[in-house]
Amino acid sequence: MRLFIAINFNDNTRSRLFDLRNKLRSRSESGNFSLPENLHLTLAFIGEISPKKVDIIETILETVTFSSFEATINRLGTFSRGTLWYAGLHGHKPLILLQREIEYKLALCGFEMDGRKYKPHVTLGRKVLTEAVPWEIEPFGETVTAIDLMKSEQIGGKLIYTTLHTNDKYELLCDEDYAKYSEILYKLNNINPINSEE
Ligand code: 2AM
Repeated sequence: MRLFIAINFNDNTRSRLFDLRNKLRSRSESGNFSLPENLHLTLAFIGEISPKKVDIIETILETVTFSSFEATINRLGTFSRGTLWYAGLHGHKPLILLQREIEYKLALCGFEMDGRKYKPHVTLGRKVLTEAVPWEIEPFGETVTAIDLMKSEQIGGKLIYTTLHTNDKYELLCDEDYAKYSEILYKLNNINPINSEE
């Protein structure tokens, strides 16, 4: 099974992302453009694992503590020599800490993480052939209150993502709690080799 942990957006954010994807498509000669239901933010890519390990990952997901936070999409950008187009997110501390906690816990439990610096993005299109360059966008977003374990499959040539498990037990931390929690996580991550290049 091919798995990843992600944030799935509400209908309003998804529709704003879909508008961007459509604008990109109208400015492109060709490309594989994301289906509206597939627009998501990956927090950690787990990759191919045995179905027997799904329980372990669900348990790890349940141990993740997070406060609800604002996710803000504020730019367009490209990877892979300009062929993968994405909507980029502001790297707010709550998002980065959440991502690090998930990676750290997965790595501690023996799941191999790719170790590259996390770049929060929502893929809009792959193999995009266009003369366009990323344009300025009006920032938009939503309050994140849940994180999902996702399965990725190719069915009949179509990429299908299915939610296997959700952790929506966010806590309303006060600023003081949050500062303490951030400090602890930063300390943990300093001894975590997966972040040693940062
Ligand atoms: P991408 O959109 O930039 O390809 C499911 O494949 C999700 O996991 C996608 O959001 C994908 O990001 C992300 N992902 C991260 N690392 C990946 C990898 N090594 N292979 C495939 N997908 C990866």
